[in-house]
Amino acid sequence: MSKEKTYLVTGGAGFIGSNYIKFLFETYPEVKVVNLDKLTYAGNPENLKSVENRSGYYFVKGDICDRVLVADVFRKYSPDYVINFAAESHVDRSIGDPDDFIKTDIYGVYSLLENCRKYGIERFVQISTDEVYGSIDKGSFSETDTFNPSSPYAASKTGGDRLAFSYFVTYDLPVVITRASNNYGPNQYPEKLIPLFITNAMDDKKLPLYGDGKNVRDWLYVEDHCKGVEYVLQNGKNGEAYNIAGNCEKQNIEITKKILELTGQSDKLIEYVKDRAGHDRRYSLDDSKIAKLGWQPEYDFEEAMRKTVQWYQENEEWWRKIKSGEYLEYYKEHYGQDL
Ligand code: NAD
Ligand code: TDX
Repeated sequence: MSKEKTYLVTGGAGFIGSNYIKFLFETYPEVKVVNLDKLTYAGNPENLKSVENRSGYYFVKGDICDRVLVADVFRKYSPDYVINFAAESHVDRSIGDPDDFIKTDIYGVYSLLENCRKYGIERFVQISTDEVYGSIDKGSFSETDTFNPSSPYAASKTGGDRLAFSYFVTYDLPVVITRASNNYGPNQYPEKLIPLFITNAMDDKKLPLYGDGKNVRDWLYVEDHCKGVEYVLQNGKNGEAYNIAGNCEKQNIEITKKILELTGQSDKLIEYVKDRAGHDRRYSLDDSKIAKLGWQPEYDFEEAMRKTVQWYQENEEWWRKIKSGEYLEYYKEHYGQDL
């Protein structure tokens, strides 16, 4: 049914967005996908090398906050679906400088919603996050629980999440919201825990573990997340939010030891460092709502971690370019400006 649809994927050059676009083409070979991405430090056209020349793929370099540019995209491509992955996504950066987070993660969502309202769409999916609920010591959050975001990132994402909901309530816009757990897999920018630690371990560098290393995250393999987003897009109910969990809670020290084991390194690389400010202790999602809808994650943690480590081992060029700063030079050459 979806093969003739046009998807506007924002933030499609980033980690999850690029995996989602590749998943769409594998699932619906005839689909049209417009990728609107600003190409911040986290957006990387190399993530989409395998699809960039195929028919049905269109790339627009631009900022979702630019309402005029977004309007042009709507007029030119008339998307049926809008899936908003575009965001500033790294908690530590939001602690250092929240400015871009407020712009993209709140105003950017508003700009997209206004254009959806004006031009009409079949579905708007706001990719939110488990971080909107904040930390929980015991039990798991369900979709109706109170928001308690801790970082400027999480607070901005909560703003975007609620703005999207308000456009359903006020303007009857067909909005669905997804809130996923921590993702891992290919093409994740090596600032996040798993790719940072894998690539450091491969280079015999220290693995900087925050605080006591016992903070808990629920881990979701990116391919499962992409399928979950698509499932909600096709089967979710307007105005509803859906948690997408991995059902795989681990302390950071457990993740670290698994990475050391898979890269053949020793515990000596672990370095306990100063804790992150406002560091949430534990995230946990109750995913019974999406399970009732008929979706559940398929990957087993051991298998998905092995695949992930193997991807970074086989794609050294991809992450070395980023870590060495060489990607910045490539960017300047291709786009005539500094990143
Ligand atoms: P990412 O940082 O890897 O990618 C973000 C992408 O958005 C990049 O391509 C970037 O260039 C683009 N972008 C940023 N600002 C933009 C703007 N103003 N206009 C257009 N494009 C812009 O992020 P990710 O990890 O792939 O996360 C994608 C989405 O999923 C985000 O909304 C994030 O909040 C959410 N999420 C992520 C996780 C996770 O574990 N990574 C978990 C739950 C939810
Ligand atoms: O160097 C590190 N050392 C460390 O101990 C880094 C980068 C992280 N950590 C800890 C902090 C967290 O407890 O590891 C855990 C995971 O950290 P991140 O990879 O930065 O992810 P997190 O802060 O949990 O947020 C992620 O999941 C929710 C994504 O970055 C968000 O975009 C998503 O919304």
